[in-house]
Amino acid sequence: MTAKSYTFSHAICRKPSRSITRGLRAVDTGTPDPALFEDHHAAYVGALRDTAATVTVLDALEDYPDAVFVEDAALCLQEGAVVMRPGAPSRLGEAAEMAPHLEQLYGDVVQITDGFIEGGDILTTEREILIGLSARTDQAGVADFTRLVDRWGYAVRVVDTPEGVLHFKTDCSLLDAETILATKRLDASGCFEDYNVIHVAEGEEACANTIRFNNLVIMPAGFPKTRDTLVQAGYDVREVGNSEAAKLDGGMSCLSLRFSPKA
Ligand code: CIR
Repeated sequence: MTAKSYTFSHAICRKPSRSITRGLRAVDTGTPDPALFEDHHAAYVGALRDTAATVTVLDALEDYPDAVFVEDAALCLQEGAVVMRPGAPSRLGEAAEMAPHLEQLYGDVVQITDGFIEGGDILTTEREILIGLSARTDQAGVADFTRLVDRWGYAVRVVDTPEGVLHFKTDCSLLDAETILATKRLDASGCFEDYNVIHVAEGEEACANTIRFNNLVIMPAGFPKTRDTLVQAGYDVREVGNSEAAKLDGGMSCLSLRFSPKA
């Protein structure tokens, strides 16, 4: 049987804008270089396409410096798409920019209208949807999301994002139907008790945001211990430069919406 949680026919990305230099960041570790960001982004899109997926790359949005991080504006499931309500005020308008693109692909597109919720806080596994409460995602947003996806039969489990961590998925990724890559600090919360967990290496916490996309595990370059662990575990690993997105707290999942709309 095909695993719907990591088998995808499509992805949507958005070109980084020149305004990316003004993107949000928790700590200022330097301004991202737009040209290098573009190179990394092209390599990322190339990796997605190497799995034979159809990848749509939308135009940059200069008015939204963080719009390259498309994951936060929507969640795509097989049955339909949910347009989010980002908790960062400067990112709220990104959701309305994404909606028309989803409407071209899906018969069913629904919108969060209550509270706040960002896609980076949502991990879809084979059997459930985990949502981490965070500074960007609140109880009202989660309740609205739960109500909306109930029509498609999804079970939602609410968990906590560690203090000071931007999104739930900043600290974890799905590797296959039963296996999660996670930081020790997130795993310690007990939220993955029913899964196999592979820990990112000590000091390599910044690579926990990785994606399983068809046959590939796409991870940020520069985390050799975790990469070796994943290779030894049998995953087909592709490394992509992420130094510029990392300055804005972005990783591999943030850069795409991944989906297979039901025919
Ligand atoms: C932000 O703070 O919203 C962006 N600079 C980074 C968003 C990363 N998105 C994600 O992890 N899903």
